[in-house]
Amino acid sequence: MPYSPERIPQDQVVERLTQDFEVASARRTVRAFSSDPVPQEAIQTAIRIAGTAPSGAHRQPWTFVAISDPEVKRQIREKAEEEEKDFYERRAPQDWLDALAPLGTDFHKSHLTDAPWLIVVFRHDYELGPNKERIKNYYMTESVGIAVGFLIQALHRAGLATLTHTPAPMTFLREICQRPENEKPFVLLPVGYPAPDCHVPDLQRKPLEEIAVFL
Ligand code: IYR
Repeated sequence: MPYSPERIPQDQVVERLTQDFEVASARRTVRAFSSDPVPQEAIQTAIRIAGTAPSGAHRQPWTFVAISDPEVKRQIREKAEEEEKDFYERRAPQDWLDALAPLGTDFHKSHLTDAPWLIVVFRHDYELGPNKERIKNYYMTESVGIAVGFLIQALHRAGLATLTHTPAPMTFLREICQRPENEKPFVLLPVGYPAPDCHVPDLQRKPLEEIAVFL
């Protein structure tokens, strides 16, 4: 079918992107959330935006489980802290701990119960057909990664903060969220307003010259 999106004149393209860069640039990952409520419709709309991401063979291999139930959040925190305690105290090699030191992370995950919403994103490694047969998906990791990027940016543009949290291993999330065997937990995103006393590490982003090459 024909496709003719709004055509932005060339002289406005740079201006628009520069404004968008300013917005994107102000985003920071936060670890301290306010428990102020965020309406379910906001989360629904952000997920609809995530669902517009391109995907391999348009299979849309993702499920977003949005959790506000305090009891489910408590269960997730309990399990995540169990895994993370083992990570920080046993499994993590020293170089990894050194890399995390400037971020000030540890096994305490209060954001998992403070934030009004947790969004658990699942990647469909395959689909289950009507007779439970496996139907292949393509580029699942890339597809879900792009969708999560859309989600994080959409929430940021609405004034909501996220933490890209990947407790390892994340298998407990499938059980708590009651997802089928073809879905693998991909990322856990606490979503909400930053806490009033929220601080973030003083980090710099690489400048264009370090991340881009023009040929
Ligand atoms: N999953 C752990 C460790 C961790 C790993 C990376 I890479 C980070 O950027 C931050 C944390 C945790 O959530 O604490």
